[in-house]
Amino acid sequence: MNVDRLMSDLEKKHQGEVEYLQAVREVVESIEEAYNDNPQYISANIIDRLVEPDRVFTFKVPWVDDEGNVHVNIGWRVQYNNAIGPYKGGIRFHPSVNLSSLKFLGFEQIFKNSLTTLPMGGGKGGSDFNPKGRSANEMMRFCHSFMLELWKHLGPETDVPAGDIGVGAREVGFMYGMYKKLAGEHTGVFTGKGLNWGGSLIRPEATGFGTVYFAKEMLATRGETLEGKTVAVSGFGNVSWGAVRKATELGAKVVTLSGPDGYIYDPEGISGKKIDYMLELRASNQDIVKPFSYEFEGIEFHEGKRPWERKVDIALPCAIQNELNAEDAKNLTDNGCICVSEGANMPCTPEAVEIFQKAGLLYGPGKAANAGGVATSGLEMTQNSMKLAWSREEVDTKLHDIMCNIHAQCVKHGTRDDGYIDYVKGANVAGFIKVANAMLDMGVL
Ligand code: NDP
Ligand code: 2IT
Repeated sequence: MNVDRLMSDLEKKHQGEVEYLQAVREVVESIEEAYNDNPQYISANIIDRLVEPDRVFTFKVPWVDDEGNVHVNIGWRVQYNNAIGPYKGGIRFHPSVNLSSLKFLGFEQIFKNSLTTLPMGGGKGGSDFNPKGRSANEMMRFCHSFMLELWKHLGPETDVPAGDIGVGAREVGFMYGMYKKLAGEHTGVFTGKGLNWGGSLIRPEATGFGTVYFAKEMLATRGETLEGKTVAVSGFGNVSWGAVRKATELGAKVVTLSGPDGYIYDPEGISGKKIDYMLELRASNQDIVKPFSYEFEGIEFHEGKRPWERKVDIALPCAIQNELNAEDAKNLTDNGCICVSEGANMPCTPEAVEIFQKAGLLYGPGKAANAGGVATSGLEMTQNSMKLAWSREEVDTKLHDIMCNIHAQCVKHGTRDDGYIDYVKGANVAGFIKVANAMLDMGVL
């Protein structure tokens, strides 16, 4: 593999697909050595077969709002790679969604799912629909319309979606309900389901919990813990909520949350009722984090700013891709931050990652650090297949073990001669090898 040649071919073929090209470059740069050391990968041309999705479905999603106006959005499902298991990955509803962002997410998902040790391939889907300000009835109509087209491509052994930005338990309910009606069967075709109809305990908090478990493992390599540490979290959605809960439980103080409108700073630490309020605010589809500052005393709101300007020990970006740039990374490192664990997918720009790694920070990339969400989806699929439900403790213990295992895989494949652990390389190489070897076993497909 020649990275420059590969990337320039892809840039020509997929012009303007910025996020997709960014995600591919990060992976191929870090697996180049492992790839070129194995003549079997080269002769089977694994890399050219891996960077293109198996297929992409694009469809129209017409729906009617509460005033009777008819709207049309675009829906996509990217089925990327199913070498090690059925396509698996979330559905995102956000105005920024396009083919490039879904290809980036689906590509990342291949390696993330491989790292979980569970049998799941990679996929992603979504729509450019904006849930902001939409009523529950509008959400239902949109989700039903989305599924009218998508359902025929799904199946418990074929393709199993879940939530992502803008898609939580309520939306999964609407989509699953329509799938069930059309397919005429009640199967584990979605994860993140409600507890009464096949969902798993711990799935809602799993991504955030996993991100903190991963940070805990990284800190342990330097004899550190979360106890007494100050933490900046971004976003105020599902992943942020889980991260704040677990970080607080492990003795850290979370001082920020953020939204597209700015960030809030709470010198006392976000705990107790403030954590519950995150759910309330998120469910209101308001799109802003500011209301925290008038709901609770002593919380400051900083309009148009990002939390990374604060002096913290640990940063947990949990909102959206490319939300932490080089300037933010410099602020964090200059202010003594020692650890960054990504709850979101690709929240740090490549320039930011370079700054973290050069400064010797513990930096856990999303495909390792946020794999707890999809890992627990895998555990939900297992429970559905067995027609059994595990206890909260059982699921949490398994999640914790999986995060420790992912950390160990990163250490194995990412430790440099000077002892620094390059978690990006470790995660990419470990995730890649399993998928590539499965592809070799099956011939050219
Ligand atoms: P949610 O929709 O629940 O939350 C996303 C949060 O980020 C919202 O609070 C959103 O606010 C906020 N946000 C959006 N844009 C910005 C911005 N520019 N600056 C600051 N905040 C912003 O999604 P999730 O919590 O599920 O997902 C968050 C991230 O975690 C995504 O990158 C997702 O891919 C990733 N992830 C999610 C997993 C899951 O299981 N849900 C698993 C693994 C990763 P608003 O909606 O008001 O715009
Ligand atoms: O990015 C992700 O890993 C998710 N949104 C979760 C995917 C899943 O299938 O649980």
